[in-house]
Amino acid sequence: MGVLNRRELLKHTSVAAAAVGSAGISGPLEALAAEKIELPFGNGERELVRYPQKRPLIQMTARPPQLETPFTVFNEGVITSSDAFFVRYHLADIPLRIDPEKFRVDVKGKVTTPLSLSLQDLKTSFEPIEIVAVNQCSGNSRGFFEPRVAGGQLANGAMGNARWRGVPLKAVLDKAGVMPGAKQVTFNGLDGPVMPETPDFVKALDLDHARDGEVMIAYAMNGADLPHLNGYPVRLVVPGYYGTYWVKHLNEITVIDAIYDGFWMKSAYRIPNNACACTPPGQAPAATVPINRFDVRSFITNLQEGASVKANADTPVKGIAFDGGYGITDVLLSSDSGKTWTQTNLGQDLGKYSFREWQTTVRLPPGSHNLSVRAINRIGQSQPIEPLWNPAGYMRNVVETVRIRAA
Ligand SMILES: Nc1nc2c(c(=O)[nH]1)N[C@H]1C(S)=C(S)[C@@H](COP(=O)(O)O)O[C@H]1N2
Ligand SMILES: [Mo]
Repeated sequence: MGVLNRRELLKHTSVAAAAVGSAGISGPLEALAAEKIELPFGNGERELVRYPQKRPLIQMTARPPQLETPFTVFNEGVITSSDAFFVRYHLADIPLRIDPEKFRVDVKGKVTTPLSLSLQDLKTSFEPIEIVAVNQCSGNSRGFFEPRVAGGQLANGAMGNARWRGVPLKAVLDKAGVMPGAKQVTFNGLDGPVMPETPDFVKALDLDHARDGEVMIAYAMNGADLPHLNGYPVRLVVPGYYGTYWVKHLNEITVIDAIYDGFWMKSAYRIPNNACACTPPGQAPAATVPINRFDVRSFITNLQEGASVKANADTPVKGIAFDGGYGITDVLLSSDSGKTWTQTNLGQDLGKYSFREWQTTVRLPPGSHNLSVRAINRIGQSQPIEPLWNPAGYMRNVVETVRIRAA
């Protein structure tokens, strides 16, 4: 049991969270209830728990494990540590142990040569690529929706930025030989439902997207094997697209000649088919489309709500911004509740799918101040001042404001 002592185990009642296929931790470990924290919305009490290969994270559910990154982590650097990276699952039957020798990814359907690729095949038979890219859950920040909506009540920690290494999906599809008439590619992982009525988690991409050379079968994250809970041994990485497409423990790739109509494409993860992906609060959309690219977001990371700073002194303010892959061109800061905005300095460019750091300084007179941040991308998209609403609680990207005190 390694790091967990018996008393700590007894304190916590949840069953085996996950075992780990790669990092030398064997056998199921329990999540260790460390302490409680309070997210800033109603019913925001959460436990901080520790799972294998993870530091203490905010637990949304235990079965399956759904873990949110504490927001302070985003001030540690532009890359999110793998041990702090959030975890999202839909189905309770998650694989607890995966043998990297026996693991195979099958490529089948409308292909001339079906493939069954080992981890070794993926690592040695294809030219690897690396991309720094944000993974963000569609429902990130759902807990802030007003009126409230059903679904995982997340604060802003269901996102993370990592350096992914793997094989372009295009290379694998080319090797299999996509047949004429193919339209989409579907992706399935090793996890499954507990009840037979629950639809398996299968996602689909259009063939052109799947072959864009950037969509990746990733076997490494931040220079090491993927953490078990982030999809070991391989996951799909779909740069700029919401996490729902980033299928973990990916073991089945199927080329099809139709538009996939499984539950997780046809019924779930759909957004209003309009420019704002929004509806008037409480109203259902007339028509929907599958959720796709991230909208623009930005956050202050070094000052938290209620922080105190020195009045009339240079105060550093910094944070992160990202979008769906056009690239962030401007990040503006306001310290007067949005009346005036000034340009901040952008940090190193790690690519158009990465978090982009920004920083500036402000001098504030004594009193209370609202610091707001707003990013703009290469095609002029930005963030709304007032939050937009949709029934599923997806794609929140309102201008974020932190109230601080100067004294
Ligand atoms: N196999 C599998 N892959 C999955 C999911 C899942 O339930 N099962 N959830 C998806 C969703 S909705 C998100 S947001 C991302 C989260 O990735 P992470 O757990 O590595 O943070 O995984 C995606 N891949
Ligand atoms: Mo998600």
